[in-house]
Amino acid sequence: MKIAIVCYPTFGGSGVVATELGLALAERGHEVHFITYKQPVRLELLSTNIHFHEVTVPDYPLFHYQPYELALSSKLVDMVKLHKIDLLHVHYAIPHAYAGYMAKKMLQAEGISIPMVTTLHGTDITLVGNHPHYKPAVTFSINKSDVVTSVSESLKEDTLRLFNVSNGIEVVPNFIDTSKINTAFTDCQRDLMATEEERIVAHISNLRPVKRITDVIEIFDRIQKEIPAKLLIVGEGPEHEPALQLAKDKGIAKKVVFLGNSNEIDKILCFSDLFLLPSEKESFGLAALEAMVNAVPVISSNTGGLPEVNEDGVSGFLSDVGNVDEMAKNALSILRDPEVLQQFKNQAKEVSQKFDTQAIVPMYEAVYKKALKKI
Ligand code: GMT
Repeated sequence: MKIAIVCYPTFGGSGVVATELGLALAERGHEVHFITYKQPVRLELLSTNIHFHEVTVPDYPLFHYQPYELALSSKLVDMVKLHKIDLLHVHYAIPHAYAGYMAKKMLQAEGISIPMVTTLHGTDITLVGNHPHYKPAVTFSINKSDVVTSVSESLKEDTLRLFNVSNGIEVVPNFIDTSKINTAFTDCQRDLMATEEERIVAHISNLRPVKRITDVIEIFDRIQKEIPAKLLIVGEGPEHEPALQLAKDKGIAKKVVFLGNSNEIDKILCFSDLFLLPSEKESFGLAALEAMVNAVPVISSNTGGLPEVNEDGVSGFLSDVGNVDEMAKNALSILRDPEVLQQFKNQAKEVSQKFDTQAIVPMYEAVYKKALKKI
């Protein structure tokens, strides 16, 4: 099949999932065309089966806002015609589903029928998409998609609750290539980051308010009062400063290391003992799954799709949003005893296996077949 994938190319779960999906589909013999404004961060190699087409938006001074949707839908039309693409798969409803639908209609006017699959990722529904300024357009594009998927049961429920959806929604969970993690990385340089006695606690995100980074600091503060520990924060975003300030106010700034954005999170997770994800909202929590596959147990909130990923008492623990005392208590119950830590590490890895690429990608292929039948 020839598939066009539209996604955000930056650091962030939806772009990562879209890129990994494209790579997995290419490995399974499909021809994949990424269509976005920059080469996706995790897309390192192009090949006969993997193509990237850049959407450029000419900067015209008359416009206060440059019309990206217009440039994207025009690029989709051109690429579908040039490469004889069979199907559009758009990740993140805003504005991709909207632009995809416009492309579909333009192609239809030229006698070309192409189905569109829309994958909802979370904030396109629970935060941004739900805003009254966007809601009519998001509802319209969901209802006009040939097949809609969501990354968790929880996100499906949120979508049905928040939008007037006439379409069915299929749940296709996020996934990870567990084999890559098992074999790819061997030189884990733990000693660069901490001493032998210190436990390494990690957090990876785009440091936006929804991730509650100050809770990460609060939890870590309680941990480091009891045992020697270091906190590694990976990612960049607006909560960097408030988190740094809180760490300074608590006198623990030396124990908190901000590493910025990284393409090599496996190298950080391989020596991490615990992962913190106390988010306000999380449709799935791909970062938690990435930690688990690297045998890092997860202390998270119980919001959204997190309970579908992090099994309470098995791969880590779940608590109510903001309950930093309980999160710290649970963290210490794992970190204090090396045997308990090892047990949770094994269990975290075990739970992650059910989200392996080999199990989930065929679900997308089945979705594509269903979408093709609709045109
Ligand atoms: O919140 C993020 O980290 C970025 C955001 C995105 O749109 O890229 O992530 C969303 O999609 C991910 C992939 O499906 C999910 O794992 C995240 O849980 C989801 N984020 C939220 O729901 C807040």
